[in-house]
Amino acid sequence: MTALEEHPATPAAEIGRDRRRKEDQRLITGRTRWTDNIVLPGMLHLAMVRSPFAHAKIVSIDTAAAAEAPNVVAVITGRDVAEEQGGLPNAWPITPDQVTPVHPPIAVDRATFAGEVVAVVAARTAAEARDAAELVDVEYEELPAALDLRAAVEEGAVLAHPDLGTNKSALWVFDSGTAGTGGDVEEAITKARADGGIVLEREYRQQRLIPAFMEPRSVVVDPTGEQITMWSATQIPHILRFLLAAVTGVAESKVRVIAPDVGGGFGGKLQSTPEEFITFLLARRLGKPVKYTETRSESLVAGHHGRDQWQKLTLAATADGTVTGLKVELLADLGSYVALVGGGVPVLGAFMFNAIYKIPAYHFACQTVLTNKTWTDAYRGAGRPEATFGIERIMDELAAEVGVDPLAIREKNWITHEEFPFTTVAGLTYDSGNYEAATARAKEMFGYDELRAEQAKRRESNDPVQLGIGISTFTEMCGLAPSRVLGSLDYGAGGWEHASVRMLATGKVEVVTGASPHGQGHETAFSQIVADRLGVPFEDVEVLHGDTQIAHRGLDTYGSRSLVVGGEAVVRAADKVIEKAKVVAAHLLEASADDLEFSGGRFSVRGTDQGVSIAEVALATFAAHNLPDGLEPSLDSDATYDPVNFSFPHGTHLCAIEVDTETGALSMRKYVACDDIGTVINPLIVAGQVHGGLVQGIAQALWEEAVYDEAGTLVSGSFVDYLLPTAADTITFDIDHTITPATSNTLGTKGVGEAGTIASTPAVVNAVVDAVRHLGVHDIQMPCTPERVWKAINGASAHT
Ligand code: MCN
Repeated sequence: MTALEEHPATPAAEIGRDRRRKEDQRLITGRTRWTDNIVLPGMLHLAMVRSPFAHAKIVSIDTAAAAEAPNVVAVITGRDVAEEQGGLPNAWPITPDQVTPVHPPIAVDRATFAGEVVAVVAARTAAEARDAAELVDVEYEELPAALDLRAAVEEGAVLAHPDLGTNKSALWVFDSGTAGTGGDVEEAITKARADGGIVLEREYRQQRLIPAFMEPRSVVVDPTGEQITMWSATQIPHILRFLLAAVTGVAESKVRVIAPDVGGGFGGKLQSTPEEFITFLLARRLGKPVKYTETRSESLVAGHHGRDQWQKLTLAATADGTVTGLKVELLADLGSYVALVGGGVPVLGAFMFNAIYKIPAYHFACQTVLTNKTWTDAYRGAGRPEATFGIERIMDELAAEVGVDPLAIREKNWITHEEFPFTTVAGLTYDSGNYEAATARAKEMFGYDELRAEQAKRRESNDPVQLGIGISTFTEMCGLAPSRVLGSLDYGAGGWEHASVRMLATGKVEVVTGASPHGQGHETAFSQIVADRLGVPFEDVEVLHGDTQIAHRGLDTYGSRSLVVGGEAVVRAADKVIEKAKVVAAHLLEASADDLEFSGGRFSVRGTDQGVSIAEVALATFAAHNLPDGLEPSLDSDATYDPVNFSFPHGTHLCAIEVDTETGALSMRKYVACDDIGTVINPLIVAGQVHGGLVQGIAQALWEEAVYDEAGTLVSGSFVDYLLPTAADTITFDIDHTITPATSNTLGTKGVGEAGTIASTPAVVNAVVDAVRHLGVHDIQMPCTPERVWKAINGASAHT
C-alpha cells in the first residue's frame, strides 16, 4: 500500500484518482492543431540566415540572388529594419546597474553568437525560402570571441560586446548578516578554522544544457483580420502578448496570441524570441500571414540553452558535522544576450542553496556574464537544480570528512518536522514538510542497509565493479510566485493566476485557465478538481486555455506554478459558483440558504429529502424565469489568485550505481524517489511528471552537454552528439509519496513539474563518486562519462 492509499488526500471521488489524461488521444494521434499544421490563405514562409561565427562584424549582405529566386517575396536584413525592429523586450534587470546589450531580432552590424539571425527570406513555400536563404551572401569579418565563462571575467578578457566595455552583466548578492536572517559567514568560516572545525571549499560545474522539447518552435502571424493573431508554440501566450504590444505599440486588445497544443517546453519556450518578433514584423510589413518553423538544428543552436554555471561553495562546520555557515559564489553564463529571466534563473538559486538545512550564516553572490554563445534562460528547475546540486554534493563531502553516513549528516542538519513553519537563512518561510518521513520511506523502498552491506563487501573483496549509493534530500520553491516577493526583487510582473468557471445551461462546466499547459495534463487535473468541487461528472468538465481571446488574463506555465496558483484560482472560482448556486437553490426550494447543505453536486434542505442538483440550478439560472429578485441570470465566476507563499515540495531520492573501475562504465541499478508534493490530484500524471523529470536530471548527470569548440561553434548541435536519453537508456524507477499538505492553498498541493529533475542530478553524481571515493576520488565533472570516471579513478583530471 502506498502512502497515498494510506492517507487519501480527500475522501472525494476525483482528487487522488488515476485518471488517464483526456488530452492524450489528440496529442498522441496528432489529431490536433500544432502551430506548424496551421495553413492560412496566401501564407508566406520564412527561412532564417544565421551567423556561422560566434562573433563577427557583418561587413555586407548581398541579397540580390536570393531576391530573384523562385517565389521569393522579400529578403530582409537587420539594416533594412534597424529602426523598426528595436530590441527584444526581454531582460529583466536583476540589479539596477545591470549591463544589458540591446538585442535586435535581426543582427544589424555584428553577429554575437553562432546561430544569430542576420537575414530573413520570405517565400511562398518553406522549401523555397530555405533554398533562397542559401543564396544570401554575407561577408563577415571574424572578431575574437568570449567563450570561456571564467576567462570572460578576468582583466583584459575578450569582450562579447566591445561597446559595453565589460562582460560582467550584474552582480547579485544576498548576505544573511546584512539581511538580518542569520549570522556573518566570514565569521563562521574563521571560527570553524580556529576551533578545529571543518572548512570545505569545492567548485562545481553546471554544464550547458539544451531544453530539447519534442515540437520545435513554430510561429504563425496573421495580420489580415481585425486583430493581429499570433499562433506560437510557446509556454507564455499572455506574457508574449504583453511584450509584443509593449514593444510594437500595437494595442494589447488588437493582439491575440494563441498557444495551440504545444509539444513540450521545459522552460525553453518561456521566452519572447527573435523569431516571433521577426515573424510579427514581416507579417505586418508584407500584409500577409507568415509562418516560421525552425529545423531541429536551429532549435538546438538558437533556442535558448540552460544551466551553465561555475559554483564555488565554502562550507563551515563543527568537527562533528553541524553546518555553521555556507558561502556561495556563482558565475553564470548568460550567452550573448540577456534572456527573459536569464539573469533571474541563477538568482532563484540564492533561496535554495540552504535547502532543507538549518544553516546559521549564509552569503550568496552571483555574477552574470556575457559571452559569445547562445543565450541562456530557464531549463526545467531553473536555478533550483543548480543550488540543490551544489549543497547536496558538498553535504556528501562533509559526511566523508566527518566519517559518517551521508544520511546521518543530513539528519544532523535538517529542519525537523516539529520546527515548521521555519524561516530559513535565505529569508523564505517553509510552511510544511517532513523530511524524516520521506527519508524513512525512501530508505525502506531502496533497501538502504542491504545495499550498504553489499557495497562494503565489494570494497573488501576489491571487486572490479564497485557499488555507489547516492542521496539527494531536496526541497524547492515552486508555485511562482507571490507578487510581493517578485516586487521585492524589482521584477516587473506579478505572479498571480486567473480562472473562470462557468456552469452552462446543460449542466456542463467550462473552465478557463490562464495557465498554459504544454504537456502537463492540466485539462485532466483541473477537470478532476472542478468535478469534485461542483459534484459533477468528470466528463462534463471542459478546460480551455492558451488563447488570449478565450483566457483573457493569465501568467502562463513555468516554475511548477499551474496547480498551486492556477488550480487554486480554479477552486476559488468554483466556490464562488457554488455560493451563487446556493442562493438560487434556496429560492427554488423555498428554504433558507443557511439550511442548505451541498454535497455530491446536490443542494439539500438539512433533515429533509428535498433537494435540487447543481445542474438543475444551472438550467433554472439560464431560463431565468424564477430567480431571486435582482440576481444576475448567470452561474459564472472568476477568480484571480495571488499566492501568499511559494509551495515547498521536498523528497528523498536514492540511487544505486555500479561502476566498472577498469573501464569507467556505469550502470544504474536502482532509483527510488519519495517525494512530498502535498495532496496529489492525479497520481498517474504525477508519476509521469516525476519519471520525465528524473530522466532529465539523470541525463544532466550522465549524458547531456552542449559543447562548443574553440571557434564558438556548437559541436553538439544534433541529437547524434547531444545525448538525449530515451526510455531505453533508463531503468524503471520506484516512486512513492508522503503527504504533508501545503498551507498556502485550499487543496494542500505542492508543485511537481520540476521536482524529479531538481533531485536526481546530485543523487546520481553522489552515487558515482560514492562508488569510487575509496579510490581517492571526490568529484567528477558532469556529465560523468565513462572517460571522466576512468580518468578520475586513475588520478587524471576528471574535469576535462
Ligand atoms: N499535479 C498533481 N498533483 C500535485 C502536483 C501536480 O496532480 N500535487 C499535476 C498538475 O495538475 C499538472 C502536473 O501535475 O497536471 C504538473 O503540475 P505543476 O507541478 O503545477 O507544474 P506546471 O503544470 O506548472 O508545469 C510546469 C512544469 C515545469 S516548470 C516544467 S520545466 C515542465 C514540467 O512542468 N515542463 C514539461 N513538466 C513538463 N511535462 C511535459 N510533458 N512537458 C514539459 O515541457
